[in-house]
Amino acid sequence: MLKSGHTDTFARDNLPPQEQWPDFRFTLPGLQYPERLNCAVELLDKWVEQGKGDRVLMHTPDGKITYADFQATVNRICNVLTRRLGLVPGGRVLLRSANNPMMVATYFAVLKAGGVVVATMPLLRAKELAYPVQKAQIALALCDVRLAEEMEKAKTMAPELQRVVYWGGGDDSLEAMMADEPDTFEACDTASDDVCLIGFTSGTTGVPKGTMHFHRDMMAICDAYAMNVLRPVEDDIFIGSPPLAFTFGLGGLVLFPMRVGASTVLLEAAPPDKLLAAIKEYKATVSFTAPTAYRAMLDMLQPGDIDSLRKCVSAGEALPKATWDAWHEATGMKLLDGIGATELLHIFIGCPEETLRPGATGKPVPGYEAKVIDDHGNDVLPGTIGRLAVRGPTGCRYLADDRQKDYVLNGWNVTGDAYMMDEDGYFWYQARSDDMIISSGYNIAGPEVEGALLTHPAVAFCGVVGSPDPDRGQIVKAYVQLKEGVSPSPELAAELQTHVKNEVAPYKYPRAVVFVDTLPRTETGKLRRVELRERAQQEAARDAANDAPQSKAG
Ligand code: 3UK
Repeated sequence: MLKSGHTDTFARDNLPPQEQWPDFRFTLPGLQYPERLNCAVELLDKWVEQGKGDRVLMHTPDGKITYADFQATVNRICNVLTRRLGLVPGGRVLLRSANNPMMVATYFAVLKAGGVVVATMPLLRAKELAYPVQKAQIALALCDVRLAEEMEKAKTMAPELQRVVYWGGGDDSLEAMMADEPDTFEACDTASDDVCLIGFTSGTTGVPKGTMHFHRDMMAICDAYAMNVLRPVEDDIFIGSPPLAFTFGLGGLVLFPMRVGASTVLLEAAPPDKLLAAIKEYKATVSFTAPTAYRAMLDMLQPGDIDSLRKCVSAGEALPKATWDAWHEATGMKLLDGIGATELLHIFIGCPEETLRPGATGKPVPGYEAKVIDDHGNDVLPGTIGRLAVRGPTGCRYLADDRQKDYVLNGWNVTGDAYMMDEDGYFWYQARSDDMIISSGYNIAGPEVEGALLTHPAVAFCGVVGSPDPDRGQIVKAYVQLKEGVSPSPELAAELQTHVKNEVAPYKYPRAVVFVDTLPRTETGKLRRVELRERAQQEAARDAANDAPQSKAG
C-alpha cells in the first residue's frame, strides 16, 4: 500500500486482511492513477484551475451554482472542519441530508480535507444512525437542521458521536461558522488508496455492512462506466431520484457530471411525478432512477415532457423487458440497464444503446470481467444459471466484517445474484440467489414471473415470492398492484394466471394471486421481497389454521 495521507489510521487499520481482498484490475487505459490523488481535486478544483469555474455545476430552485462558487463553499467548510471541528485526515464524518447542494458541499469538503465520508439516508431512524456511528467510530456529524430530531436521539445512543453541527439556520449553524472562514483551502495530500468513503449497505437482511472505497475508486467508476458506457458530454444536465447516500445516486448525480464538467439537478424528494416535472423544467438530458420509476412515469407522460432527455439509466433492481419495451415505444429511447452494488461502488455490467439487448442486463463494463460459477466456484457453461462473479478496478472491502469471506471468493466478488450468460457474452438476470422459488422440485425465478405479469395491461406493479405449501414445498404467489381504474376480481386473477402460462413455462404460473394497493419498497427503490415472503408465510399459516386451502385467486 502507498504512504497514507491519513493521520487517523482507523480506516486503513480496519480494511480486510489483504488475502481476503478481491483481485483488482487496472488494465483498461485511463484507470492508472497517480500515487497521490485526492478525488475532490480531480473532480472540482481541476475545472476552476482550467478556467472553467464559470460553468454551471448545479441547477436549483434558487438559481445556478457554478463550479467556482461551489469550490469556495467547499473550501470554507474545509476550514471549519479542520480549524474549528478538529477533523484530521482519516477522520470519519457522518452526513445526514436529503439530496441538495449543501449535502454535496459537505461531502466534497470532507473528501478534500482528507476525511472519510459516511453518508446516510434521510429516512433512517436514530437506531439506524447509531449503528454506523459505532461501527465506523464517528466523532463528528454534519446534518440538515430539518433532520435534527433523529440525529439528536442517535447522539444519545452512540457516545462516540461528540459533535453534531447543523446547517440551515441558527447562531451556531455551519453557515455561521463558514462566514468567518477564508474561501481557499489546500487539499489534503491523500494517497490514491486512502479510504475516502464508507458506504453502508441497506441491510434488509442482517446488520448493515460498511463498504470502504478509496479516492481512486471514485475516479474509476467515472472512467470505467461513465466514460465507456454512458459517455456524457459537458453540456449534459443530470437528474434523478436516488439518495446520494446510495452510491447509485452519488455516481449518477454527482461524480459522473463532475468528471466531464457537466451540471446536475438535485431534488430533495423525487417521486415519479416530481421527477418528470423537474426533467421538463430543467431540460435535463441524463436521468438516473429505478426501473419502477420509469414505469410509473410512463403513465403520466405528456407530449414534450421529456424531449430534452437523451440517456436514461436504470439500476437497483432488475429492469423487466416489459418496462424496457413500453419506454421505448412511448419515447423512442432505449433504457440503459446496469447492475451495480455498494460493494463495487457502481455499475459493472451494462451496455450502451448500440449493443444492448432488451431484457438482458448487458455485458461487463470495460475494465470489469464477469462470469457465472456454480456452488463450488467452478465456471459454468454459457446458458447455465449460476452465481455471478465479477472483478475490476473496484471491489469489496468490508469494514471489520467476517462477511468479507462470503462476498469475495478466489479474488472474485460474488454478488449474491443468480445469472445466466448467453453464447454472445450477454448476462441475463434471474433472481437474487437466495430468492429462487422451489416448487415441486422446479426452480422458479420470481422476477421472470413478474416480467410476465407486467406484460398484462391491467398490471401496474407486482412482486412474486415463494409461499410455504404442504404439498409442493413452496408455491408461486403473486402480489399485484393494478393500474388505476382497474378493479380486482377472482376473474381477473384467473386471467392473470392464464396470461402467465401463455408467456412462460406453465409450471411457473402463480397459484395464488393477491391484489394489493401498494408494494413495499426500500429507499433505494427495491422491492422488499423479505416483507412479501413474511406476509406470504403469515397468510399460509393463517390458512392452515383455518384448515382452508391457501387463498387462491382472491
Ligand atoms: C441488485 C440489480 C438486477 C442486485 C447499485 C447501481 O443496487 C445497487 O447497490 P446495492 O448494494 O444492491 C446491489 C444488488 O442490487 N441490482 C442492482 N442493479 C440491478 N439486479 N438488475 C440490475 N440492473 O441484486 C445487486 O447485487 O443496493 C446499483 C449503482 C450503484 C449501486 N450501489
